[in-house]
Amino acid sequence: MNQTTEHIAGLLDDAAAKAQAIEQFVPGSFDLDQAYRIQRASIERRIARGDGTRGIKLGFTSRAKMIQMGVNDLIWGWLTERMLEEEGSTVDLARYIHPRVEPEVCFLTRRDITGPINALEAADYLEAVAPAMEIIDSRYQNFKFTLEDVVADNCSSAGLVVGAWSRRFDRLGNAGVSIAFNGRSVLAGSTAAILGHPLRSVVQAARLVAASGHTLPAGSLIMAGAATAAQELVPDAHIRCDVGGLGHVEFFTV
Ligand code: OOG
Repeated sequence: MNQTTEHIAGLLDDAAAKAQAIEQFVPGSFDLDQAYRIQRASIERRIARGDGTRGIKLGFTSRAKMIQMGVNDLIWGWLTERMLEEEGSTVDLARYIHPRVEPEVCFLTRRDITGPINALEAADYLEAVAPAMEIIDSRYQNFKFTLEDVVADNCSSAGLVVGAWSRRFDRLGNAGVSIAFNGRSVLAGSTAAILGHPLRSVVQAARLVAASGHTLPAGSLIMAGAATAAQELVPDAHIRCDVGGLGHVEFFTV
């Protein structure tokens, strides 16, 4: 493997493991293809330490996120076992650099996804859906990055909290989404902001994973992407996300 790929993967992996931000790379240091190779190499390091892949996340599926971060393309990254925070548990923010939270929906697959699928087929590949929150934590100072930087950094993915599973796929379109900190609403939007309908994230996930030469085994998680901009997490808070029709999911911070 290319030494630069391994070197950059090592820097990003260390930054995540130590919760210490690094400077963004000089623009043009690597292209998007190499960014995905760096991303995979950094995940391989986690796997070598006993972690395992659990699925994928999509990023920038909503205009609000693209505008917040100043980029304009869909991205994807890996979810691993150790990123899973238990629903209702207390999350220690000291393990993160400058964590933010986003309201999402999470899918659980029931069939292997080995190639592109269309929107009509998507539900067939799914076992269940749940309200979820992603904790993102860019390894770059001040969350400043190019599209290539953020892809190399596994799309800022750091943690996820998944609520109760159901098969209410019919409730997914244009459902109200909100996050409250200690009972006060801080973010509000609609699942329609996610590519028009969150099931489209499954179509995109299948396309992107197939294009990268990977497959998604049955039982994988797919995080559909944030419905709103992200909100900075604060300590000593109760964080609750409601997704209309699907229920809610919550955790606490210290
Ligand atoms: C990149 C991650 C974006 C989403 O859902 O759009 C993302 C970032 O904003 O740091 O997870």
